[in-house]
Amino acid sequence: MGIFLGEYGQEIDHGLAWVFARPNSYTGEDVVELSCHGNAIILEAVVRTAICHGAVMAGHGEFTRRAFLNGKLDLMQVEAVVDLIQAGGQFSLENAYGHLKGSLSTAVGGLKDTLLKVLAQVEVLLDFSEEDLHVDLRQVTVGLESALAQSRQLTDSFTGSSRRHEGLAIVIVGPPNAGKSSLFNALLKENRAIVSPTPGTTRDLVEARVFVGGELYRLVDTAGLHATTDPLESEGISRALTALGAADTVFFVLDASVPWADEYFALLDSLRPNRDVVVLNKADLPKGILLPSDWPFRTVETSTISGFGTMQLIEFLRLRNRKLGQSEGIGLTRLRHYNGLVEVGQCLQRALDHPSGAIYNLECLADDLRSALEALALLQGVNVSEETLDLIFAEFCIGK
Ligand SMILES: Nc1nc2c(ncn2[C@@H]2O[C@H](COP(=O)(O)OP(=O)(O)OP(=O)(O)O)[C@@H](O)[C@H]2O)c(=O)[nH]1
Ligand SMILES: [Mg+2]
Repeated sequence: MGIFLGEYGQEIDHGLAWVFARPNSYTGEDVVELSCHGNAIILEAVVRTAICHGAVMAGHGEFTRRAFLNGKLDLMQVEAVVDLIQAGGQFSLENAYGHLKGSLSTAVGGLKDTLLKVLAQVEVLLDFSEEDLHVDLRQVTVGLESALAQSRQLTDSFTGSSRRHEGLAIVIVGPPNAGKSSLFNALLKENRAIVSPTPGTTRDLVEARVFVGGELYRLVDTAGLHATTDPLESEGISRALTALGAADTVFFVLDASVPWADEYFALLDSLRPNRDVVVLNKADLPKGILLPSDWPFRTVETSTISGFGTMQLIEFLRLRNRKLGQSEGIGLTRLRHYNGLVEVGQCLQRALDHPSGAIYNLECLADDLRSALEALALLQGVNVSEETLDLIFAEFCIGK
């Protein structure tokens, strides 16, 4: 606790100075944090005075960059800091926190240790006679296979994890005038899509990010699906079908106040009972629909006018997310990590494909192992180019 003096020794404010001694500070260096009253004029005066005394303005991710350069964090943990700050939902948050605590770093470090041991074995074998090779190569193969399985486990997590990180795609489809855009607006709690009593109102895809039940989703409203010769409507329907094909979950909306139409059967073909929901909308009106027998789909009645049923849809999304499982902290969400580990997998596959029994092949195997180790080191941030570092730190805000 003390008094902040300005450039000319004048009193500016009083506040706190927190001292973090190296090596236990965030950056690994001696750090002093000043806390003063949050008025922009005071802050500017304190910063100006600090600069007069030799301080420099922080760049993007300055503190994390120093922490990285001082070996407090590896590059995957640096990326996790950004992911933690920018996480839009519970999954991304837990995943990023796991990475920050070192789950991915430990997995990559474990792979590296395994490969270093295998490389050491190969180097010993290089001194053996050709006759002895086939016996001792078995151990090398076991090590390589285990490392390949570990790297594949990580790369396999990429599709699911990155989709959840971006927000699962909830695509709203159904015949015209069923209330798709109304449902879209109700879930978004915003009048984003045009709603009108005229069938065929929505033509293009309307997409929005929405935070529902603690998770981030990409909500997509689409044109009404039906047989048409109108070229504009046809284009809208073709876009709707493309979105349907890429959906993580479909809300298939029907107007429950009108009778079932046989053309719905064809539309139902693209739905999956354990993934999608049929929404019987306009439940505030007298019921006109009678669902076919042997109905396999989960069905939720809604009224976008009264709000009835939307909570049930939200609950469905929550349960579906829970079913997908919570993050175990090692889901890959970054392309850099995915590409790096794919490369590791390719090197290991090549290493395993070398026919055994000849010194020449063993030398090729050792080369592949070294390439895999280099790819792992790049993930950790060892020998990584300045350009890559700049790209990563550009994602940070000033300071941090
Ligand atoms: N009574 C009642 N009317 C509704 C409900 N939901 C939507 N509507 C009305 O139904 C009409 C069509 O709604 P939209 O949301 O535009 O329907 P849509 O499925 O997006 O239609 P298209 O874009 O033309 O395919 C509008 O007049 C809405 O006000 C509801 O739950 N109850
Ligand atoms: Mg619409």
